[in-house]
Amino acid sequence: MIELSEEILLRMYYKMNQARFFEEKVEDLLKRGIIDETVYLSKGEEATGVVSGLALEKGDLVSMTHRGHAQAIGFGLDVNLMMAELLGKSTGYCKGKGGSLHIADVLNGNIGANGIVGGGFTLSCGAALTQKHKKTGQVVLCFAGDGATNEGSFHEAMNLASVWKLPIVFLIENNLYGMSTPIAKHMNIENISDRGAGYNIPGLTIDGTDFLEIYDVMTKSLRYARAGRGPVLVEAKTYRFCGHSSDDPQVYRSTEEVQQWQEKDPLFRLKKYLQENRVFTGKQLETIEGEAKSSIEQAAEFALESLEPDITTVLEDVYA
Ligand SMILES: Cc1ncc(C[n+]2csc(CCOP(=O)(O)OP(=O)(O)O)c2C)c(N)n1
Ligand SMILES: [Mg+2]
Repeated sequence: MIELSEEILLRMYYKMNQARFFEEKVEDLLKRGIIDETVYLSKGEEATGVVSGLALEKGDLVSMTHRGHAQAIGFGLDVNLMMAELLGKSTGYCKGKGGSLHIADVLNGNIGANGIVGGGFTLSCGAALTQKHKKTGQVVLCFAGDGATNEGSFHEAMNLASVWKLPIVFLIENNLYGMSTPIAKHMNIENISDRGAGYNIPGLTIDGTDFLEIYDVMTKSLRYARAGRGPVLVEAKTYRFCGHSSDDPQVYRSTEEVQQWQEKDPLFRLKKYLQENRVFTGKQLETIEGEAKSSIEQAAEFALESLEPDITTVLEDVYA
C-alpha cells in the first residue's frame, strides 16, 4: 500500500476538516438567511476534492463543478475569499458577483466552478491545449459529476483530449445521483470509467471515500498525463450526505442508504487511519481540528465584516 509522509497527511486532515467546517458554516449562514443563493454542498465527498488537489504539482490547473467547495480547498483557494464570495461581498473571488457557483482564480490556474453541468470539460481541453503548445509540463484536473458524463460536451471533450493527447485527468465524482435521478436510470453501464474505452483513454474506478486509493491513483494518473501520454478518466464512487441543493427534501433515497454511506465517511476513515497508525496523538488531532475550525470562523468574520460591492461597479467585469 502507498505510504504517505506525515506532512501530506497533516495537510490532508487539516484541509478535509476545513472543507467539512466550511460547509457546516455555510449551512448555518443559509438557515439564518445571511447567504441568499442556492448552494450545492459536498459533505461526504470531501476526499476526492481535497486529496486529488494535494496530488497536483505547483502550476497545474483545475476546473471545478457546481459542488466545488472541497475541490477549491484542495486546490489551495483562500477560505476567506471563498466565504466572502458566497456572501456576495466585494472581497470575494469574483468581487461578490459570482457566488458559490462561479468561484474562480484564473490567474492562479483555477479555471473556476461552473453552474453549467458539463461546462468544464471543453474549457479544460482548451487549457490543456495551451499547456501542450507552450510545453509548460502542467496538467489540467477536470472535475465533473456522474450526470455530467451524459452531456454531449463530455464526449466531445474525451474525443478531442484523446486525439490531441492532451494533458488532462478527468475526475468524475460519481455520487450515484444526478439531482434526484439514480444512476441506474440515467446510464446503462455500471462503471463510468468504461466510457474511456470508446476514446482509447485509460479508465479507472476507485473508492472515493478512501484517501489512500485516491492519492495513489491520482498521482499516477497526473504523472501519466504530464509525461505526454494523453488523458486519463478516473471515476470515484462517492456519496453526498446532504440534499442535492439547499432546498431538496430528499424523498428519492432511504435513510438506510444514507446511513450506510455515512459509515464510510471519508473524514472519519482518515482520522481512524491516523489514530490506528499512531501518526498523530489524540491531542495533535484535536489541535489540527481546532485550527481548521478557527480558520473557518475567521473566514466567516472576514466575510461578514467585508463591504458589499459598490453599486457603481455593477457593470464592471461583466461581459454577458
Ligand atoms: C446544462 C445544465 N443542465 C442542467 C442543469 C441543472 N442541474 C444542476 S446540478 C444537476 C445535476 C448534475 O448531476 P451530476 O453531474 O451527477 O452532479 P452532482 O450534482 O451529483 O454533483 C443538474 C441537472 C444545469 N445546471 N446545467
Ligand atoms: Mg451526481
